[in-house]
Amino acid sequence: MTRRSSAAVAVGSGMALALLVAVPGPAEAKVLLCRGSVVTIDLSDPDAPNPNRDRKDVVLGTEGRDVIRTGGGNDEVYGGPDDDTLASYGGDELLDGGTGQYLAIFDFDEMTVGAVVDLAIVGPQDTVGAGTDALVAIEDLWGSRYDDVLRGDAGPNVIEGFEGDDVLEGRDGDDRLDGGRGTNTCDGGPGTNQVLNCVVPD
Ligand SMILES: [Ca+2]
Ligand SMILES: [Ca+2]
Repeated sequence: MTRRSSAAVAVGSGMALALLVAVPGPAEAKVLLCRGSVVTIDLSDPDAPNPNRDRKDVVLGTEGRDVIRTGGGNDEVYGGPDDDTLASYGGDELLDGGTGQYLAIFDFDEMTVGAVVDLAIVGPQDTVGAGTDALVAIEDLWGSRYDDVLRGDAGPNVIEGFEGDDVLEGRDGDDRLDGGRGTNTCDGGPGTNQVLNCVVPD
């Protein structure tokens, strides 16, 4: 983990004003229009606060291999360059990997049911166990200890279900599917796939 935690460029006020917030970093985050307040956390800033808090945060990863777990609130996380790991929490979040191989983890202590995640969906999706999240430029998925349904996209994906009876689907591309413990069902789809700890349907 290369988190170098952080300072808030606290932007905003208690007034119900619309604020234009310029966020350096990923092109997608250049300008955000917000009501109320947003805190931008740049993990390369040694004075920044911990992003794991119960308000909306915009978290910008560093050029290193970040591991970013969001907190409460509807956070936006931009991994930035390099291969990062982004972990969803319960809010309605945006997880944007950027360039590189990105892993999104759907597992946290407060979960009570598994996650349903489809990397082929553009825009927000109901993950059931982890809020309504939008995933951008994410290649790999890790599920929870519960029964997950995890689906890849047309490219190569690495998908792991861990505990629980999981359903994993790779679709196109050369995928690696690992169901972990439990009675899992895996469908690698077209391509040269590696399938572990799974029942493969006919
Ligand atoms: Ca499993
Ligand atoms: Ca795939």
